[in-house]
Amino acid sequence: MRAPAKEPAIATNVHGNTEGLKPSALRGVRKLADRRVPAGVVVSPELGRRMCELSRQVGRQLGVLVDRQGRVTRVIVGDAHQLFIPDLTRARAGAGRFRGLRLVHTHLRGEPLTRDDLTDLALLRLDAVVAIQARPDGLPGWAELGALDPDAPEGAAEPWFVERVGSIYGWGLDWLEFIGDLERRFRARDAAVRLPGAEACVVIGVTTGDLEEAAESLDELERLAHSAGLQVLDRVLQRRRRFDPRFVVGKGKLAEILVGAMQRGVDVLVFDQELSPGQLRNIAAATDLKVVDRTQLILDIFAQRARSREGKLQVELAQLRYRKPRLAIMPTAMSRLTGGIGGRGPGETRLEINRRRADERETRLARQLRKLGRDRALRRARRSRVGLPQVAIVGYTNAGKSTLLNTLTRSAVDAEDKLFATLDPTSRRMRFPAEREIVLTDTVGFIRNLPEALVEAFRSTLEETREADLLVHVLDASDPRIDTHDSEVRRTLEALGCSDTPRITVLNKVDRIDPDLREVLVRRFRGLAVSAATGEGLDRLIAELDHRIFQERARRSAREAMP
Ligand SMILES: Nc1nc2c(ncn2[C@@H]2O[C@H](COP(=O)(O)OP(=O)(O)OP(=O)(O)O)[C@@H](O)[C@H]2O)c(=O)[nH]1
Ligand SMILES: [Mg+2]
Repeated sequence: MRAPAKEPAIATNVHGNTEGLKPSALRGVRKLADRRVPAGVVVSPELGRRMCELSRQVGRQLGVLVDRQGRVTRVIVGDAHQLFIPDLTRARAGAGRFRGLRLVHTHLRGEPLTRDDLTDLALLRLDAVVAIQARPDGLPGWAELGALDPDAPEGAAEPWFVERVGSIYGWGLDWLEFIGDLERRFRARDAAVRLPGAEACVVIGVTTGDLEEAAESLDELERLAHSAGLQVLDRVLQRRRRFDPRFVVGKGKLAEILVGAMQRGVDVLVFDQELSPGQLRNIAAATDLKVVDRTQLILDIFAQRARSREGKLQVELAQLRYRKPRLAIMPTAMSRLTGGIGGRGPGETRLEINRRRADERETRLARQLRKLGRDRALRRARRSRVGLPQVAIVGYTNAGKSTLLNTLTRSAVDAEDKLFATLDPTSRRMRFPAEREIVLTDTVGFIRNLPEALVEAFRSTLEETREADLLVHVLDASDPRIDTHDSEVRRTLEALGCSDTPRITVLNKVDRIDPDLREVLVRRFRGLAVSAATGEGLDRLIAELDHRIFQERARRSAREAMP
C-alpha cells in the first residue's frame, strides 16, 4: 500500500511474541504496519484477509491498533489464545473518553470475544475491540465488535455490548458515525452527573486492619478531594491480608475500579495510601487516568491555598521532595500530571523538571526558607522582648481555629468549611482587662498521616507552635471522630516537641450538639465548651486565658521575688 503523500510516516513497532517466526513471516507481519484502513470502515477486507492468512501461517493471534485516521499504529503478535497490548501511555489521544485506537485481531479457535478482550477494551479506553475468525483455510470468517455501552447501568459487571457480523465483507456500519455517536451518548451521560469544570475522581482505600477505621480515613479523603476541587463520583474500600506490592489493591480489584471509572467518566484515581514510586508507576501504566495519592492531594490543596511568600516556598519544597524519587521512573506519568489536580504548584514544580534541576531548586528553596525562618525568629524574639505572651491556637483541620481567632480578636481571617483553609499563621493582638495583651496565633491544621515532606517543609511555621507560652487546643465537638482528632493532634504536638507546653482544651461547635453529649465531652476531655460561631462560652475561655497567663505569671514572679 502506498503511504499517502505529505503525511509523515509514523514509526510503527511490532510488539509481542515474535520469537521463532520465520523471516518471511516476520516480514509479512511488519508489512501490516503499512496498511491503511479507509475512513468510515471498521476494517478493510484486504487487511482482514491478510491478517487471517498470516495468523494461520504462524499459528498465533495477530492484532493491529488502528487510529481514527485509519493508520495502523502498532502490530501485535500473540500466541494461539491471546495477545498482550503493549503499554499505551505514550499514545494519548487527548482528553476524550476514548483513546482513538481500536484493536482488530484474529481468533484462531472460533471463540467469540473473550472477557480479557473486553476488559482490555474498558481498561485501555479503546474505541472498540474487533475479533475476526481466522478459519482453518486461512480465510476470514465471522467478526465481532465490542464497544463500551453508554446505556449500561452504573457498576454493571459487563459495561459493553457486542455485535457480530457473518463476514467482514458485510459490515454495514460507518465507523466514524458509529464512534461519533457513541462519544456523544457518553458525553450526554456525563453531563447529567458531572459538575462543569471540576475533575471527577474515585477515592480508593485499602486496609489490612480495621475496616471501620479505614472507612473513617476514606471519609476524610473524600473531604480532602472536595477541598481540592474534585467531584467524588465513587468510593472503593477493600480489606486485604496484605497490601499488593504492585498495585496496593489486588489486580482484579484494580481492573474492576478502572472499568467502573471508565464507565462513569472519572478523570482521577485518588488513593488513601501513599503509593511507592513503583506502585505509582504500575498503576499509571495500567490506565491513562491520573493517579494521585493522599500525600499528593494534600500537597495540591496546600499549593492552591498558599498565599504568603514563605507558604509558597514551603509548599514548593514539599512538592519537590515528594516528586523527586518519582521523577526518574515515571516521566510519562509525571508529564500527565501537569495541569489540574496533582499538577498545581506555586513555582517551578509546575513545569516538567529533571533531577538535576530539581536538586538545584531544592537547595535554593531550602536556603531561602532558612533565611525567612531567621526573620521569623527575629520577629518572635522582638515580640517576646516586648513581653507579650504568645498563645497558639492548634487543632485538627476544620476544627474552627480561624473562627475562634476571629471572634476573640474581632478580625477577619479566612474561615471556611474546607480542609486546610489556613496555611499561613496569622498573629493578632488580643486585649485583656487591665490593659494586658497577648499575641494569639492561628496555625495550620493537623491531619492524620500529615505527609512528612510537609512537616519538614513547614518546620519554621510549625515552630510558632513550639515557641508558644500556651496552646489552645481546639476540638470540633460535633465531629464523631473527635477521639481520633484528639490523639492525632497530641501525636503531632509531641513530634514538634511541645508536649510540655501548658494547654487549654476547647470543645468548639457545641451549638451543634445536644447538652448530654456536651457534658460527656467536657468531662472526658476536661475542656471548655464554646461556640466560636455564636460566642457562647467565650467569656469563660477569656477568663481562663487571663488566669493561666497573667495571674499565674504574677504569682510566679511574686514567688521569685520572695527572699
Ligand atoms: N456551627 C458551628 N460552626 C463553626 C464553629 N466554629 C467554626 N465553625 C465552622 O467550621 C468550619 C471550619 O472553621 P475554620 O475556622 O475555617 O476552621 P480551621 O480550624 O481554621 O480550619 P483549617 O484552617 O482548615 O485547618 C467553618 O465552616 C466555620 O464556619 C462553631 O462554633 N459552630
Ligand atoms: Mg483556619
